[in-house]
This record gives sequence, structure tokens and C-alpha cells, in this order.
Amino acid sequence: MKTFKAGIAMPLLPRALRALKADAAWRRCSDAPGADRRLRVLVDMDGVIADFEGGFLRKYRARYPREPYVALRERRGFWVSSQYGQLRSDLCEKAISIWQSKNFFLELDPLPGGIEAVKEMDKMENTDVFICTSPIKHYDHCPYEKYAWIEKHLGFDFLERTILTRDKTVVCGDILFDDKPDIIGVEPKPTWEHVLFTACHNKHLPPCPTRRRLLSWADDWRGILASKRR
Ligand code: DGP
Ligand code: MG
Repeated sequence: MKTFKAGIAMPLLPRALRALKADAAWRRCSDAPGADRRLRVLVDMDGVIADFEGGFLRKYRARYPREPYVALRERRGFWVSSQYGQLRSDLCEKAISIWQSKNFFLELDPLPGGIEAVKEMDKMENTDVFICTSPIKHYDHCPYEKYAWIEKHLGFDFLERTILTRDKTVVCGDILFDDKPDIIGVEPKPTWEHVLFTACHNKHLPPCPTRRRLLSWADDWRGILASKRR
């Protein structure tokens, strides 16, 4: 009898423990934060705290002064190269050559108020802030320069809070401030609420009742954080 019981229990126990652990990890990511819970804020880099679009246009026009370009007020759609490709097919490659160049990411200007907001969030009680950014796949310069930019503008200690990933859906957090309208990946139900950060390429999108926006860092980001603590 004893052997029989152990025979049943032994394979079940590790499975049950694994299930409990997985459940606990899931709860840490997705339970509504109460007083005892820290708020985890994910902040995108390009188009949210770093001026990718402005930096791109400045360098594109400097390198290709005779070529047509898309003014920022005319930008539509997340992918810069697609819109340039529609303008004229060879401009797609020319656009890509700009952000693949050395010093492109390092020399991006901060967007107004972004650095100050991240530093203020970082000082808030019960709050953990992470920079969550997707590097381009042409990796000669981009990953290094993203780290260097963060060190330059946010300080060395923020490198501890830097996540480089092509798939943000697998990152666990409460809020993600991001200018990309559709953030998709292998996880169908990310733990975070995506707050769309307004950028030249997304400001013409029709309002979406289920998604909040942050118009700029002058907008009420503190209110959005507060709403997640309730
Ligand atoms: P993120 O801001 O973390 O979503 O990163 C998106 C990256 O993609 C950012 O470095 C800007 C870049 N990006 C913008 N337009 C294009 C494009 O048309 N093609 C590629 N490959 N990357 C682009
Ligand atoms: Mg972005």
C-alpha cells in the first residue's frame, strides 16, 4: 500500500510544485498592485525618451540633400523605411542606411521631459522603472550605443534597469509607455497595459477606447501611475 501511494505521489509532487511556482510568478506580474506591491514601469526608448524621428530626418537630409524626404508632420505608420519606400522604392534602403550608421543611436537627442520623468519615477516609492527597447537586428552599433545613451542621460546605475529585447510581450510589468501602436510577440496576454506615447507617426490614428495615450511627458503620466496603484 505504502509503495503504491508513493508511486502515485512521487511523479505528481514535482508537477504540482512546478505549477504552484508558475502560478506565483504569474501573480507577481499580473495581480493588481496593492499597498504591498511595487509598481513596475517599462519605458520605451526610441520615440519616447530618445528622438529617433528627429534624429533620423536630420541625418537623412544631411546625407541625401537632393533626395525627397518625409516631413515629420507627414509621417504616417510606424515603419520609416516603408513610407520612404512608398515615396520612391530606392529610398527604403537609403533610410535604413541612416540608422545602421555608427553614432546614429548615440547622438539622438532626448525628447522633452523624458529624462526628467524617468528620473522622477525612479525616485517614487514602491516603483521600479526599466527602459525596455528593441535594438535593430543590424547589431554593429545599436546595442552598444543604446547602453551608452542610457549611461550618458540617465547614469551608469540605470544600466541595471535596461532591457534590450525584440519581444516586449515576454517582459513582465504593469505599464509600458511605447509609441508603437501594435506590440506583438509570443505572449498573447502581456502583463502590462500599453500606454501609447504620441509620436508624429501615430498621432493621426483614430482614438481607441481600450487604450490610453500619453500625449507627451508634459501630459499626466503621474496620474497613469497612480491609477495602477489603486
Ligand atoms: P522600439 O522603439 O523599442 O519599438 O524600437 C523600434 C526600433 O525600430 C527603433 O530603433 C526604430 C526602428 N525603426 C523605425 N522604423 C524602422 C523601419 O522602417 N525598419 C527598421 N528595421 N527599424 C525601424
Ligand atoms: Mg519606440
